[in-house]
Amino acid sequence: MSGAETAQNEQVFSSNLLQGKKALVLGVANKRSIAWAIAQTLSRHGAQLAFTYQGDRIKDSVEKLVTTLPKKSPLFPCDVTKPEDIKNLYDGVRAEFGTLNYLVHCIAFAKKEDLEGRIIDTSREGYLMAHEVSAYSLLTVAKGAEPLMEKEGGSIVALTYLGSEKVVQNYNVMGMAKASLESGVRYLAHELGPKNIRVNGVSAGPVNTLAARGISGFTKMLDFHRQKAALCRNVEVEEVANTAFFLLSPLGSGITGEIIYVDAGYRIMGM
Ligand code: NAD
Ligand code: 0WE
Repeated sequence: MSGAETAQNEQVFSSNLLQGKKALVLGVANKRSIAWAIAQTLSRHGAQLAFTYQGDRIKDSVEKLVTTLPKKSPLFPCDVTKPEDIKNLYDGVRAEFGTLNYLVHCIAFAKKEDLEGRIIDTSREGYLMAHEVSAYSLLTVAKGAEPLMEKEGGSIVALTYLGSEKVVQNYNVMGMAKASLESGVRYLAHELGPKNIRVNGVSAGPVNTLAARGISGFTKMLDFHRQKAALCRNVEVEEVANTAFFLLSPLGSGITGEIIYVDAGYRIMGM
C-alpha cells in the first residue's frame, strides 16, 4: 500500500469530553454501519448510548454489537415509518435517561429499482418511500428529542451524501431525498437554535457498508473516488465518526445548520 492509500487515522483517540452525556443512535444494522462507528467513537469519549434497530430481522446482530460496549445500552425497535415506534422509542429513552444530549440519524432507504435506470421513471410510491424514510424521519425523530434536549441543550447529526447537490449516476431519488434532508438540517437548526440545540450534517464519501454493497458497481465507485479525491484515497468510516463526534461535542459548539464533507477532498475537485 502506498502512503497515500494508508489510513491516516491508525491512532485511536479517547477522552472524557462526553462523560455523563447521553446519545441516541439510529441506524445500526451491523458492524460495518456508519452508525456503529459513530456509536463506538462516542462511547470511547465517555458517552452513554441508546440504540434503535429497524426490525426483528436485525435485532440479534445489533444486540450482539451493543453488548461489546463498556456501558449497558438500551435498545429499542424503531421503524421510522411507524409513528407508534417513535412514540415508544422516546417513552423508553425518557424512562432510561431522563434527558438526551445527542441524536445521530444514519437512516436511508430507497427501493432497489429506484437506484438504477432513469429517475424520470421513479414511481410515486418509490419517491414517497425514499423521502419518508430518508428525509421526513429527521423531523419526526428531532421532534421526539426536542423535549428531552430542552434542559441541557443538545446536538443532532444526520448522515448525507454528495448526490444531494451533484448528479451521481443511479443515486437518483436518494439524491432528491438527501437534498430534502440537508434542507431539513438548516430549517431545524434555525428552529431549535433558541433552545441551544444544534443540527448539522456529515456528508461522507462512499463507504463499504451494507447499504452500499446492495449497489451494483460500488467497487468501481470506490476506485473512481480514490482516483479523483485530493487525498488520493477513500475515507475510513472512523474519519466519518470522528467528525460526527466533533460536531456533537462541545468542540462544535459554534456550528449549526452546516454540512461538513468527510470525503478525502473529492468534492473540491474540478479537473
Ligand atoms: P447501513 O445499511 O448500515 O445503514 C442504513 C440504516 O438505515 C440501517 O440500519 C437500516 O436498518 C436503516 N433503515 C432503513 N430503513 C429504515 C426504516 N424504515 N426505519 C428505521 N431504520 C431504517 O448503511 P450506512 O451506509 O451506514 O448508512 C447510514 C447513513 O449513511 C445513511 O443515511 C446513508 O445515506 C449515509 N451515507 C452512506 C454512505 C456510504 O457510502 N455508505 C455515504 C454517505 C452517506
Ligand atoms: O446513501 C447511500 C445508500 C443508501 C441506500 C442504499 C440502498 C441499497 C439497498 C438506500 N436504499 C437502498 N436500498 C436498497 O435496496 N449511499 C451514499 C451509498 C451509495 O448508494 C448509491 C451510491 C452511493 C455512494 C447508489 C447509487 C450510486 C451511488
